Amino acid sequence: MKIQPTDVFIVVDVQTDFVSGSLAIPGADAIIDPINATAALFDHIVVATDWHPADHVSFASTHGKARGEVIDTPYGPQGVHADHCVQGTPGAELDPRLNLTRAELILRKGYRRDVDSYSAFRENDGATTGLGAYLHARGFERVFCAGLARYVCVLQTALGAAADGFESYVLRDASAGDRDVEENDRKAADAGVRWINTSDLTA
Ligand code: VGL
Ligand code: ZN
Repeated sequence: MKIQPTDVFIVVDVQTDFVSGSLAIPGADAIIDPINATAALFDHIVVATDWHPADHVSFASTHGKARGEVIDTPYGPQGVHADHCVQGTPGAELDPRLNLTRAELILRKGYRRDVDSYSAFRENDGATTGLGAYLHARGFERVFCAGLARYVCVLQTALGAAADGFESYVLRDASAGDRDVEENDRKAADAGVRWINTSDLTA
């Protein structure tokens, strides 16, 4: 599969807390090299980062709940996690081994105290982040998603891309973190999200 000038590579949440910190995802170390190699092939790269205030709605500590519980919010059920990717803290930094200096946009998400945002396209309450409009305005047609976690923020980003009218791919070997795989694979298939490996791409 040949990479086109209208393709964009989106690297999702490859931040210290998800690689080796409070929400470390098994297998995260193994995706750094594939991401760097893939980024070198693309003309256009976008980086998405989780960027939460200290008292964020997605933190168990905010509610005095245990990690993994689900709370009710005005936008529906929201799972709560260990504190992670707090704005301005070391855990929110991009993994230092990434070589994404050519990235054209760094998008922050999950910065509203009361709303989480798994997808880089849609916050969990359905509001747009503006990323789809930005990418359409720049003439992009296909979106290739990698990063952490594969079945949370990466897949939700790919689903958001599909919903916003892009041809949407997840790079399996440049992502890590499995969750509700069968159900999520079905959602991805229904939305037309395609799974490929980095070895399927050529410059
Ligand atoms: C993520 C849980 C909470 C992710 C973000 O990047 O997949 N997961 N915030
Ligand atoms: Zn988060």
